Amino acid sequence: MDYNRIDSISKSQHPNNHTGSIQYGTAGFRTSADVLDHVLYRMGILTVLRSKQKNAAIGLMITASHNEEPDNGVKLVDPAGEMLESSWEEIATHLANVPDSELIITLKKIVKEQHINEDAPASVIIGRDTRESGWGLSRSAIDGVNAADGSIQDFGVITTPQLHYLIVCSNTNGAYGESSVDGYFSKLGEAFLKVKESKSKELYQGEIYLDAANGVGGIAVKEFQKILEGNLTIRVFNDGNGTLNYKCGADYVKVQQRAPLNSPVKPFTRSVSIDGDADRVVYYYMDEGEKFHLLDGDRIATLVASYLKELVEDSGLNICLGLVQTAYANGASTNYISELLKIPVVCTDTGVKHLHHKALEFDIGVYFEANGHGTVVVKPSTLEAITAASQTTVLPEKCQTAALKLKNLIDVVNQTVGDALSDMLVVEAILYARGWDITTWEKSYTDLPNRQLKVKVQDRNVVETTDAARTCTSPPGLQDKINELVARYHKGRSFVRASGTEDVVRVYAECDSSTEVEKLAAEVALAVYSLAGGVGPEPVVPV
Ligand code: G16
Repeated sequence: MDYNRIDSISKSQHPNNHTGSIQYGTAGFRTSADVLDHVLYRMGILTVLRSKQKNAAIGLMITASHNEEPDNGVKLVDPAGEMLESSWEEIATHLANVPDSELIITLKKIVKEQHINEDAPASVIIGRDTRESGWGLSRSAIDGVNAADGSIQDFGVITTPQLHYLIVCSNTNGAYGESSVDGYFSKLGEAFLKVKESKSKELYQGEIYLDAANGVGGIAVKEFQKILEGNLTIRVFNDGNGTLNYKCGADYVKVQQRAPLNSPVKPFTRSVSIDGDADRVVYYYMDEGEKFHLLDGDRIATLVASYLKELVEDSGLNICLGLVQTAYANGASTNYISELLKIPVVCTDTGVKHLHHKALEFDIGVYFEANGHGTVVVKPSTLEAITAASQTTVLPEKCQTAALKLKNLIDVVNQTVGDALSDMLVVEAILYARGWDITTWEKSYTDLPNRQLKVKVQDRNVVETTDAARTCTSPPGLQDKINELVARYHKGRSFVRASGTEDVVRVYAECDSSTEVEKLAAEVALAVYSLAGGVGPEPVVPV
């Protein structure tokens, strides 16, 4: 590598003028776009080093997902399509923050400590969402890749899950699918057509309304509209004409528990919200009294897991199915899964990177965050067994049919990461197979009323947690206070954690009353404000 060249481009074109520190958070670096130029240049270089180390293509996605338009960020994607390994997150954080004068020495240290062969080839796949700052930041990343002599495939504006898909296809020489954006659409679209015949089934109606958060999903879904025409009608709104994530998108709908701007008003319309980079999805509808009903990631997880369980049982195959959630999962969903469905459930830290790894421990692992971020992962040996069972004639017809259904459904899944559009097609396929409308789906269990709040503090890193964020270890006294507050509410539960994507502390609360839960959440928010250095207006507890 030509370190002189890297150094001179860094100092002349991408200097680090940022005074604060930037961290690799829940899903990469994420902050105001105007401080990210040098970070992107350096991440371009880092992806080259990672690619040399892994001897595989590495992904670099420029997005701030659910954040407001002025923010941006970058997520790095490892060879199997998963998020960057955690030890490299630390390396990335260090590299992003060193002064210009220490850039080269830091790079040399990474090369040495990570045993990187500088002469190995390197390949980086780049994508970005629709944010205005994305083009300029992608140039900075490309400068970094070029400076470090890596080869680049720049796919321009694509969804985050498309980038993950492209990485896996590229690193498996096309075994997972064709390594192109068209290949992505046809793989998932055709798989969906296979599981769904054109006619409606019982209560199922093949029409949905999709809120695309005014983000990149609005572009991607147009391709699916073409492929699925006549089988699933997708009516898109917030498709890019309004402000990104402004009063719309999966995060808004989930956290605010209300319909997005421009939402259809007809009662019981099956509606879908995705987020700014199309890796999260939630469903919702309004009833005849205009009451809002949310079917979030927990609902999707239970729908998918229960259907998979049925097929696994019918197939007669020996498959261990498990589900992974986070502390944000509604207590009622966890009960339903473990008590009624009798499917093992595991709780991990927030961030699909944690859930994905845990899910890989099962033969079939279903993972979903309540915010709608998740997917299904299947061990290659399990997929082989399912495929073999679906093709054999020695098994009873019921087993073979179930195996074939399993195989076809798995083909609709983008296993590389949570993918809003793939997940939506999976939900549609299952609702179709069951002949359900949205209210039938909702009837499986009743959510405990819950509320999420954000608290601004001086330094969110003062809030530290353990046990998958369910226990707060710092600042002192905060967990005791939460315990004391929660004890006053029937079925009360609450936890706090520092967000890894926004400069806030998040508060989650649930209990068995929708008015009381507002109180509990505000009381916990107030405790955070008092004990963790709150700034700005104090949270107000409703009386
Ligand atoms: C990212 C992660 C998710 C996480 C979310 C919120 O989503 O990929 O796993 O749940 O951030 O994280 P936090 O609570 O730490 O802010 P996205 O869709 O914003 O990239």
